[in-house]
Amino acid sequence: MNVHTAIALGSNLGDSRAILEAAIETLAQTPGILLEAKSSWYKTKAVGPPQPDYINGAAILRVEMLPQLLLKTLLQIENKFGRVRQQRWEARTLDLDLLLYDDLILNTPNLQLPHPRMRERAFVLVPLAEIAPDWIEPISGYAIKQLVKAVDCSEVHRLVSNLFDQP
Ligand code: PH2
Ligand code: MG
Ligand code: MG
Repeated sequence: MNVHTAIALGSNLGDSRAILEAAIETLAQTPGILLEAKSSWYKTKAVGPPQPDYINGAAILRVEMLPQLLLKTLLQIENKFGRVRQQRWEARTLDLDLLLYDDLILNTPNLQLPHPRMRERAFVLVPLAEIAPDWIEPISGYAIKQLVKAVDCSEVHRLVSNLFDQP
């Protein structure tokens, strides 16, 4: 088994940039996960109840895990970075959302694939379009690069990459 998956990363509490970089590193070192691509980071205005701006990004993973195990692994990494869950849509140190698992459509109480709100979220589509423009979102049948054209991207701003990052 070797499945292509896409995830969204977000943080709006604590040292968000450092937390997100460390989360990427943790993912890359997790057995059964191969980090294939990561997007730039973007500063984005919070969607939903008023809360601080987010830093968001996306990553493509190759996984040797069924969706439920991948979800569990993502939640464990959130916990490792101090995620506390009290209310829905509150500020968080780390949010890792499973967006796409190959072209699987799944509707279970704790996991829906593709992610049900990804099609309307510029903070998901802009980073994802950078690394997976041609991936077809299986419910709409549209590629990510087409979906991103249909949303307002005015509050999603690419952050200049760290000067010391490897190209
Ligand atoms: N996540 C939410 C709610 N609102 N807004 C932005 N900009 N970025 C997010 O990651 C985000 C949000 C719920 O998960
Ligand atoms: Mg989320
Ligand atoms: Mg989440």
